[in-house]
Amino acid sequence: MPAYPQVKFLTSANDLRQLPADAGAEVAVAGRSNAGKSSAINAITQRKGLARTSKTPGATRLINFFELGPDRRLVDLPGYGFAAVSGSMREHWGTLIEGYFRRRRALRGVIVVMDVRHPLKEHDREMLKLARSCAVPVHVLLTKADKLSRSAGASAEAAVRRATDDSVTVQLFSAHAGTGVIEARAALERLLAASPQVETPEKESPAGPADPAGAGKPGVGG
Ligand SMILES: Nc1nc2c(ncn2[C@@H]2O[C@H](COP(=O)(O)OP(=O)(O)OP(=O)(O)O)[C@@H](O)[C@H]2O)c(=O)[nH]1
Ligand SMILES: [Mg+2]
Repeated sequence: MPAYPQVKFLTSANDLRQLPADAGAEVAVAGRSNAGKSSAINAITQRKGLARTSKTPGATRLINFFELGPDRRLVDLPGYGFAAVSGSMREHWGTLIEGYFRRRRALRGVIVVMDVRHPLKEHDREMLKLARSCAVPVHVLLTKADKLSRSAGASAEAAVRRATDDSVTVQLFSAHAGTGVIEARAALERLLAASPQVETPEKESPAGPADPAGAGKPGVGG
């Protein structure tokens, strides 16, 4: 019996106005370009071709929404830190992801995917900071664990634990070898089931793109 028998692609967004209705619960998957986000989504949902994967970094350029079941979504974010895109493109991605984090009420958590061989790069640290400032819980997947020995993987995992907040959960993962898939699915379920985040002062501050009254909130009803 598959974990998500009804899973399907829902929609893509290149702009905050294109997000699906902000209802129910969703968990986003973020990480550097080519880290293995789309592969992780396919492994967790047990659907090989659901999210598009590629050897070429930058395969996922839009925010892709997958419906796990009624009012439950998994969200494939475009990878960050892809050097080959133009500065204005990078800026667009940053604005899009930050706007999504700051405004999205359905967002219950973020799975941050990092290559176990190169964890906690600058952009990863920025993502962890953004999640913290928006009070979005974080689960870290240290993926491509099949590329390291067991002991090297374990020490990488311990190092990331030491370097992150106690609230951040961390695990080894491999989409190719199937390592940690059950644990990752349990983390996804835990995040989806968590009660909605409280509005933080940062979330309402004029420094963020969200307007305080939420009057201009995009995405509801397309
Ligand atoms: N060895 C190994 N390779 C992996 C694993 N997961 C993904 N890859 C490979 O890493 C490359 C990138 O995988 P994707 O899942 O497309 O990565 P992504 O993070 O979605 O990439 P973008 O959409 O470009 O940001 C592909 O060649 C995958 O086959 C893994 O667990 N082990
Ligand atoms: Mg991808």
